[in-house]
Amino acid sequence: MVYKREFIVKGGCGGDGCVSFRREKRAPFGGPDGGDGGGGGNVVIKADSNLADLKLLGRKKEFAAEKGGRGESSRKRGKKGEDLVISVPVGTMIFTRPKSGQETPLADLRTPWQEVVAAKGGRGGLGNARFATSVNQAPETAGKGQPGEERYIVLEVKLITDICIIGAPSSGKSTLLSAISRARPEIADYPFTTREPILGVMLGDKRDFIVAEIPSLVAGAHSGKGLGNDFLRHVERTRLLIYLLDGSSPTLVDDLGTLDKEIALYKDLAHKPKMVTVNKMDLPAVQARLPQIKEHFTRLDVPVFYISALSGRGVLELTRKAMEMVEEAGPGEETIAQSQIAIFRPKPRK
Ligand SMILES: Nc1nc2c(ncn2[C@@H]2O[C@H](COP(=O)(O)OP(=O)(O)OP(=O)(O)O)[C@@H](O)[C@H]2O)c(=O)[nH]1
Ligand SMILES: [Mg+2]
Repeated sequence: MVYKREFIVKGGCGGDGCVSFRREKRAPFGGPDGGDGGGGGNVVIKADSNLADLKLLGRKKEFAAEKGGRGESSRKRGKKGEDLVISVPVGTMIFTRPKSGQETPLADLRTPWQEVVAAKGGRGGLGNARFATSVNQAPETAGKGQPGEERYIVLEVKLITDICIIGAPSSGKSTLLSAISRARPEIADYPFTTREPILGVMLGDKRDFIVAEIPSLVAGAHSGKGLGNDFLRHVERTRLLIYLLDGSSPTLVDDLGTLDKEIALYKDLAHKPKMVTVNKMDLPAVQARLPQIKEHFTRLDVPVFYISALSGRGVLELTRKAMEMVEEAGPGEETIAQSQIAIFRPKPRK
């Protein structure tokens, strides 16, 4: 998974203006009619809710939009250069890094299809038709197209989701995600089946909810055990955490402590709404332990659910409560301060 990338973006150069004179049978000295050059294309960065990382961008070091076309005779304007659109996941933060000086935030793409112009295309040059005056009725000059903007861009992804499911290996995260959304992650009884975050959409009455399965967390993840804890970056901007526990685990209570500890070692997320879910309640052995399990968890001050992701039992109640908690949480995710985001203003003319 690729969550960071740096590259140069270049707006397309504007097309040159044209020098041309009208030459017709009835108007042999018809005056200048050279058209303006077309504007260069912009480089646009756009949030796509189908993406979970930046790997589609490859290792390319430079993204350039198309040049504008040259102006033509008969005052025909040159073709506008095509914009170049770079697709990134929702939750991509964009910074610019000047040659000297500090990195500054440019945008935080928080909603699907939100976009920002990362480099503007240059303006097209004026055609000679524009230079005609009463003193110079046959100007031989036309403007040159201006170069496009050029910037050094740094992207960092912190996915924005409503709900993140975290848990130990094989606790049933993928099974739960497929029960509540149309995502179809691989499900298997060996650990670390899911190696990258998987996104799913859960349909609500009023709106849809983005749910992510985060790859397994094990004790020591902060020091690189298992798949490490790099994936926790995505937990930072979620609105609700579901701790999914394997009901058949002999160390059920400690499993919750492990998850909590690994998260605390990553970042202080104490304020984030959480719920605990004990899975695999369809297994007779787990059913038999239920009173014992409940005794441990009634002391928690977060909602606790007992479900079977496999049979679907208890899943509806769980999702109802989850949606309710997300709505209550409001948009409290960590973000780049709005005031820091640069706003594009046209440069003053020289
Ligand atoms: N009996 C029972 N088995 C379940 C339940 N949920 C998941 N399983 C099984 O547990 C195993 C692991 O399920 P996954 O959904 O792949 O678990 P995971 O947490 O995504 O695992 P990783 O991605 O490897 O961390 C599979 O064999 C599932 O069939 C459940 O509610 N009941
Ligand atoms: Mg999985």
